[in-house]
Amino acid sequence: MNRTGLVRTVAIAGLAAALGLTAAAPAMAADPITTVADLNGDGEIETVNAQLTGDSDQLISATVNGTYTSIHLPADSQFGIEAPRVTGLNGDGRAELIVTQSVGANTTFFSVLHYDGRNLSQVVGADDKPFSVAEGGGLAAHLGYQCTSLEGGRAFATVAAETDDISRPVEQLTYSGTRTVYTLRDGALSVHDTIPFSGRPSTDPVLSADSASCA
Ligand SMILES: [Ca+2]
Ligand SMILES: [Ca+2]
Repeated sequence: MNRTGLVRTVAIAGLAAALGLTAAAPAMAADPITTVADLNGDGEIETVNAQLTGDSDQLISATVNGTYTSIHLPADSQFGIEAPRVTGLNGDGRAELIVTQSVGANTTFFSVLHYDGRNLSQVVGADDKPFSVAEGGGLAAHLGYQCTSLEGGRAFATVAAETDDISRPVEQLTYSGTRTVYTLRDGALSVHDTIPFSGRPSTDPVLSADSASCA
């Protein structure tokens, strides 16, 4: 390679890095990411695949009882895909999947899937629309979800709160928002309880959001 060619190659590599192309390219080319879950509650585990299939599209698929099922969901191709989180949101022995939908600087948004007996489908909220849950928020907000026991089964709770005054020292920050407790039945969430709160420190139990409790 002559000197001119070398300089040009370096310049192009630098441009690609500046545009973030080096980060996006491996994600587009990635193989499916797999995890395992008992989707139909028969005690046998199924393999669940997540694959980036487009600019902002992913395909979640599994074979249950010999029948293939799949669903397209939004994805964050800049970030790549993550294995769906295998959770039990209602204690019925059938796993729900919490799937990363978009990744921001401080906050990640997720879709929720369940197996309806024939297909993977999106869990819907009390408004009958596909349900989305957020986690994170940095210091300005406090977002997350948690599972708790309820009447012999399990409830799914979300927390969404904003800080009352971001200018305060970190250890004095307080948050106001809502904790919403849901029950999940046939792929639909119903509101069991809504708990508004204000001026609470991040250590207050009403703000508690331990996603591992849904595993
Ligand atoms: Ca199974
Ligand atoms: Ca379940």
